[in-house]
Amino acid sequence: MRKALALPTVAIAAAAFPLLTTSPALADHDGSYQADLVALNQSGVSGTGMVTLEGNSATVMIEADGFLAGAPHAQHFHIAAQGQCPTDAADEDGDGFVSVTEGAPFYGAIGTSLTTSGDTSPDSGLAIDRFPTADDGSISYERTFDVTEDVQQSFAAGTAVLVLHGVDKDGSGAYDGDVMSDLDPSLPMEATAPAACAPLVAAQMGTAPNGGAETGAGSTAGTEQQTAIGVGAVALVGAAAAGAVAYRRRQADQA
Ligand SMILES: [Cu+2]
Repeated sequence: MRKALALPTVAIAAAAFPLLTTSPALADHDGSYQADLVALNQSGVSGTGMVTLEGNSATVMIEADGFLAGAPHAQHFHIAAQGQCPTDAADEDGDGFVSVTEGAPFYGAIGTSLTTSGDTSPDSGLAIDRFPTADDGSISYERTFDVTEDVQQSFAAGTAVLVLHGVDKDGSGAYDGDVMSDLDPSLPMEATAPAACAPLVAAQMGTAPNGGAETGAGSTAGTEQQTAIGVGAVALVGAAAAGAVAYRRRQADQA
């Protein structure tokens, strides 16, 4: 009799299991992703983005500086292309800017608008009143919200890219100039051109010091990640400075 009773229990467990692990194709994206931002359009912007995905919930943290102070900066996850960033060489029409359109073959279309409140869909892509303003030239952003399946799949596929927009290319202290935006012809190109970009790369679980990620010690792992971000940012600044020196040397050689 006891065996007879045990059978339904097993059957129920087997039936329940698929419900607990729905959409195995989407489960692959859970984890942390880091973006070491690289300047575009000679913006001088540097910084780091960190995204933690858990199911359809995303917690996004961005720390970046070198922006036009006092101006809003649109920021998005771009998805479903090469998962890469353009360089300034991607200015195909030669107007002096890598526009959003010229960058799209590399980083794709907007998947998520990283707004400070309300809607986060691509519809809010230019909702300038709901994007961070770089009061002192820096942006510090943190928000948790739900992301759509196409965005989750792009993270899993390694094609999610963090892009921040808005660059004072002529150094006038405002978004202005004669070149108008490819996205909205009523706006200056400076208001929408990408200022910084980085692929969102999955953090390697195996490299977490002291096995912090495996033991589920959330606070400890978080501290370690913060440290890693700091080191990465310093390395990035160093690399950028070295690149600038090398560039000036090349220019001098050619002159
Ligand atoms: Cu964007």
